[in-house]
Amino acid sequence: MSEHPSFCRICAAHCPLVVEVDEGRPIRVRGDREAELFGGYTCAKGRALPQLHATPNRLLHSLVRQPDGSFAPIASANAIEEIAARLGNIIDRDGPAAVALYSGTSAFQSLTTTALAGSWLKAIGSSMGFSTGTIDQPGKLIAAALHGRWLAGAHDFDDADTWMLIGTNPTVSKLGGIPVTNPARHLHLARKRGLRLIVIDPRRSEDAKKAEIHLQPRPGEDPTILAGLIRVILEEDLVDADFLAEHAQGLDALRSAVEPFEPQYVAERAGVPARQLIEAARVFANARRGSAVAGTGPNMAPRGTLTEYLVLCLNTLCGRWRRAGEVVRNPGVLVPAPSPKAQAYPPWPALGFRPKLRVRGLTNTAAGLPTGALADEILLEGEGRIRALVCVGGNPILAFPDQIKAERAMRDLEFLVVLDPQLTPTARLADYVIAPRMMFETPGTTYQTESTSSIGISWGFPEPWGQYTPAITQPPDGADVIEDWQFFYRLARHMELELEVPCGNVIWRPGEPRPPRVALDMEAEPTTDELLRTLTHNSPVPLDEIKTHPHGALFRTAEQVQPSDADCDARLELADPMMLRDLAEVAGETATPSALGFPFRLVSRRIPDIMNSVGRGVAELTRSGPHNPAFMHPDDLAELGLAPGDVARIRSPHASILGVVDEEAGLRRGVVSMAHGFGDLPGLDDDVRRHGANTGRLSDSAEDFEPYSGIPRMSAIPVEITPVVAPTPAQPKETT
Ligand SMILES: Nc1nc2c(c(=O)[nH]1)N[C@H]1C(S)=C(S)[C@@H](COP(=O)(O)OP(=O)(O)OC[C@H]3O[C@@H](n4cnc5c(=O)[nH]c(N)nc54)[C@H](O)[C@@H]3O)O[C@H]1N2
Ligand SMILES: Nc1nc2c(c(=O)[nH]1)N[C@H]1C(S)=C(S)[C@@H](COP(=O)(O)OP(=O)(O)OC[C@H]3O[C@@H](n4cnc5c(=O)[nH]c(N)nc54)[C@H](O)[C@@H]3O)O[C@H]1N2
Ligand code: SF4
Ligand SMILES: [Mo]
Repeated sequence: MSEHPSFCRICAAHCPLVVEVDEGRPIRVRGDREAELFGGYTCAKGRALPQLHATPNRLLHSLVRQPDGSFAPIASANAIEEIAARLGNIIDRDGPAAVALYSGTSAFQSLTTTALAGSWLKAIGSSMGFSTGTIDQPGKLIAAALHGRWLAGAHDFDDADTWMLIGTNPTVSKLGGIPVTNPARHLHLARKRGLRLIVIDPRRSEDAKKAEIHLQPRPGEDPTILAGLIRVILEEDLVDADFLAEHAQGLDALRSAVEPFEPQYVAERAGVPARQLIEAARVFANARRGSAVAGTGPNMAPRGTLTEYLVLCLNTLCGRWRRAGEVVRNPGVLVPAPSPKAQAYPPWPALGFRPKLRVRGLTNTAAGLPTGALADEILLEGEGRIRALVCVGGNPILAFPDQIKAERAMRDLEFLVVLDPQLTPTARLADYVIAPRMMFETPGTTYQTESTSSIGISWGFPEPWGQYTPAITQPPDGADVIEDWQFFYRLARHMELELEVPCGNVIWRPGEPRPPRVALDMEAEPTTDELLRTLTHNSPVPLDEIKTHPHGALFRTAEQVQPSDADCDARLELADPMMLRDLAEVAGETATPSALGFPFRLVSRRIPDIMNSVGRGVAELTRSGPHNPAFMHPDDLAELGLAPGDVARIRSPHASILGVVDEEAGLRRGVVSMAHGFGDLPGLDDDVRRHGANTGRLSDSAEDFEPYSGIPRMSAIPVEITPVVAPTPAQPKETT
């Protein structure tokens, strides 16, 4: 038995771990107390990593589909050779754009996977790279492009005296505005310090329970509420006038645009008390430091970009950006970043660039290609149709909105390759499934989490934290598993391609230099460590130095924000015409449009023990059952004649699912709160108590979507709830 420091790469927290290893296998995991920044924190998912590695469902060999439809094991080297040939034929016939890539959440956690998958796609000449970015919080990057960005970044959580969370629950999600390094502890310390927390969420979430002000609105009314908050702040003149005079433009147009959003109107429409709205505006604006941040809830509800845009306007109005002389505690460890400067970078193009999609007028955007339209691009006949898809570290069948269409599309593909350690519902539709090495069997760095600081306020690490882990365990005996990046490298070799990898932030920000690209040696395959060294060759802290601290460490000292350039006249935009037009449309509605006969709203949520679809097969992570409950207010259940544990039909204008209802007194009435990533292929998951329900099925990607990112409505979905008369009884367990 030996102990090895490492870190978890299930979610973006990347918690440091100590892993007990016996005969090359992970046995037990605990939080690493030496990593003070995290205070020894882990969650149940991280502690279940040994079970995730050893699950009997794990694929130890790649699979190829046989003519009779069944799978047969195949050596990974043979699989790659055959895949290269099949893709080559498709490219010869239809051109490279017929081949697309989908990178899921697990791919994003690994720098080598992200870099190599992207450079392989570029090398074949296709720009059809899709990711979860546009079915997550695409409003963030699109709104940033419309507003412009502040080159010194936003106020930090740890010295803020107020903070506003809008449809995000970082204590559970480890993403969304409270530092990922043990958010509950950050929040605890902040409250002791006197931080005044404001939460806007239809559910009394874990974070809402800690809030001084919890606005519990009707789902989908965030633009209304934010416009209302801004109106109060402008009317009471609580803005940072000096900052606005020097660094922003469009104040008068914004003032007129929010005019219709009087507190009483907002209160009635969003279902919150007017005095609470006014109080929230005053607490936020009168504080000295602190930001507003939005999360997946409002991004998945209608008009996510508008919500994110108004959040940025709110922060700018209150001057919540770092000024010259202030400190940036994390100036970058692995990810190169220019010195912070107290000035604006003006708006840049947010959408309309190539490739343009063939459906719904959608285009490539600052948040990437609209993944909500990937299924249509596969199904729609004619030139430009996607015929082959490589899916790495994602599970479209369980995670895509409009699941029935997603399934049709996956089946309609001429060629589907899935890289996944599990035979997921998506993998079951593949022509080839590549069995990868798992986390503890591969070296890794904290690069990816650090790079998320380009996406959201208070994302990434709050301090200059860095960690490298070598592979600490061996794959099971007899396994033929390869690293995800090796698949793309070897595939490129068979396709006779030269690969070039980017060295720098994968989420490039305007105002920063484009990361340089470095050619890989295509003769001698690098080791993972050599590849990591290439990818980080221009890191502020050399990888070799980080390697000398196996428990991770804080590197570098804080940097001071520089004054603005003398000739800088760039300004943040408070009145983007497209956004103000959308706001005028909102003002013209009586409430978010809803269909008659759908009195409830289904909202998205995360549950602590499952990461999207990951963890479902693990006993330690499914103690409360294998399904995702449909949480409702007890009075709503009673009115419908339902009791916790009953089955109800949940019907949207588009589709219907069954759900096992449960009670949650902290929900607003009229709301159903449910996690995604559950269920199975349509038709195979009718036993809802066993499989859970796929909420993605309820979304209509063609009729109800955000026009910029194409994200279908995935939260605040109008639904009808009806009890199922003869609830499916739970199958009694066989006792032996
Ligand atoms: N345990 C766990 N952690 C995870 C994940 C997981 O599946 N499980 N997933 C990871 C991923 S991929 C991501 S992107 C992040 C997401 O991280 P977050 O954005 O923090 O996601 P949630 O925790 O679901 O919080 C969203 C909140 O929005 C609320 N909400 C829903 N609809 C609306 C609305 O219309 N308006 C408002 N104001 N609120 C609304 C919900 O009630 C919920 O409390 O979490 C990551 N972390
Ligand atoms: N209705 C609804 N839909 C949603 C959401 C919602 O809130 N509501 N949330 C959306 C969000 S925010 C996101 S990010 C997406 C998530 O969408 P996806 O990323 O497509 O879904 P995941 O379930 O995270 O898929 C991760 C897959 O990676 C596999 N995996 C684990 N480790 C490895 C590895 O080392 N290598 C490889 N190759 N694979 C590995 C897992 O087995 C799993 O199948 O879902 C979106 N869909
Ligand atoms: S919070 Fe995220 S990174 Fe930390 S142990 Fe849990 S799943 Fe792993
Ligand atoms: Mo996500």
